[in-house]
Amino acid sequence: MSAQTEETLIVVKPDAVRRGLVGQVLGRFETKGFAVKRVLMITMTRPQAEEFYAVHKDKPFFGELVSFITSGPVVGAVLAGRDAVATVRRLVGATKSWEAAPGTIRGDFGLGLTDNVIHASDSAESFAKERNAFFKS
Ligand code: FUP
Repeated sequence: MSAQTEETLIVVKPDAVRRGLVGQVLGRFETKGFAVKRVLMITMTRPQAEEFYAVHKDKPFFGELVSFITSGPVVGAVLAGRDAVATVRRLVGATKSWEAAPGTIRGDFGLGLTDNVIHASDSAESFAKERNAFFKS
């Protein structure tokens, strides 16, 4: 059975934007074959970040997450392709960048946890909510 074409959202985080990695990160997905459907650079407001990360609102690291994601410009992109949610997460790699496998984006571009280069939606439901929060502006 061939996997369905679907969409997902990635957000290039402030650490990666500051380091000039936007083109290289988006290029990974283009090289893999994903279509870039939409791109926007914004600096999230606190309310927008709290909505974007709502699923983590009870976690001990929520405050740190919101402070970090609002600390500078980020670049969000909607990507379309086969089994996009799961495939993009495999390309992104493990949450702890220092443990992420070489060849993954986090494995190749960073060492951080909160500042782990990139966010990617973890389900179709998360994508719908995160896309709405991100593109509100
Ligand atoms: P991921 O889906 O790989 O981005 O990771 P999680 O959903 O587990 O975590 C969400 C965000 O919180 C990530 F950016 C990493 C960050 N985080 C922390 O800052 N501290 C922690 O202890 C755990 C996660």
